[in-house]
Amino acid sequence: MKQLNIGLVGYGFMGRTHSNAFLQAPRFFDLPWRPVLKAVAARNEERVKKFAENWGYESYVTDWRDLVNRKDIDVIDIASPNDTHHDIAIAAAKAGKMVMCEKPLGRNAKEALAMTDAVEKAGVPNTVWYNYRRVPAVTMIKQLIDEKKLGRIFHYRAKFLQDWTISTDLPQGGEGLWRLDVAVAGSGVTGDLLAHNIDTALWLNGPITEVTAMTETFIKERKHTLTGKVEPVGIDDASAFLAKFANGSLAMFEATRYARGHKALYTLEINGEHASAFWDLHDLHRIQYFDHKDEGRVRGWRNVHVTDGDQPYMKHWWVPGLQIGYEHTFTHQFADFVQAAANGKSLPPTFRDGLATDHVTDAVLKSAKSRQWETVATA
Ligand code: SOE
Repeated sequence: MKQLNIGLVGYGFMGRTHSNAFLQAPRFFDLPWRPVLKAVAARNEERVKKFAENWGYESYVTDWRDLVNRKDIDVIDIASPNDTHHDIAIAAAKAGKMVMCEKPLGRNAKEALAMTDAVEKAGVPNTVWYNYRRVPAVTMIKQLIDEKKLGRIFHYRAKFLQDWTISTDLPQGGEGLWRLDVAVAGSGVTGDLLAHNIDTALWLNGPITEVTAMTETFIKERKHTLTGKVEPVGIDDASAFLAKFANGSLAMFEATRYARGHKALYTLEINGEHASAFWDLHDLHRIQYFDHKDEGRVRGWRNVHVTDGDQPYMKHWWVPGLQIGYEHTFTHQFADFVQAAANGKSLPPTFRDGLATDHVTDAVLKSAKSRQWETVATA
């Protein structure tokens, strides 16, 4: 069987989720290629060595440039901070490698466009790790929409709430806290959390045409881990926007890292003329589903436990009723990527899909500044 030699960049939270997926996917899915954890790149030698040993990478390097040009690597997986995505993806594409990239694709649509052009010009299979599309319950909502069970869509509602940056003592920048440093992250919750909400929304409900937004930075200065100085905070701590979809439906989106008590509350709801569906990441294996076509006397919200073999992805796992979790979404995406790549194809969300999300987040940030409705560019 042909090997798929993987070169991973980054050993943080996402480096772990992806490595776990590379190891699990061939055990649970029938893959056309055998994934091989060939090498990992990260700057801190002691830590990258330990990471390589822990996850079973054959080798490690301390500069990603040494990875992208290696002949024994087929796919470059970018799991490093946002400010590195652009250069690594373009170099990898130029070297003819397939590319998988963490979200958001670029720090802004300009970066994402250059990355998209690069992979498309090189003709290399690509994907962006918007993993929540592959929660079985979310994939099932997509199936129900595609089967026209919801009918014409009127409303879309999504939020992503966290509370881990409320402390004024929390510094910005450096490992683990680069999400608070605008130079590295590109934006705050708009690119980090709303981007997830937007990717799923575009997938489920089609293009967003215009937005009107507000953002706020609650803590204006934080000590920078790398400089040791107190510096202005450039990220948005909270972001909310109204949107119009090309299909005529209306939407509300909200994300924050200041919602005390909420750790990763991603919820979405979609209301159609026949049916509505609701999903909550904290209860990720269930969908709440209301179908107006049910007989009136017993009509009501159904609580569907998405764990059965005829529900998306579940036949690959345990037995009906036994649920799976967060890490499986990455395994699903990687398994789907290998299938697509073996057929010479990219896997949605492709870089072009990632660009579409960056166009929306750019428009959100622009609208928050202009206080006007802003048109979303097409990818
Ligand atoms: C932020 O806290 C974060 O880790 C995001 O960066 C991830 O994309 C999201 O899935 C969970 O929250």
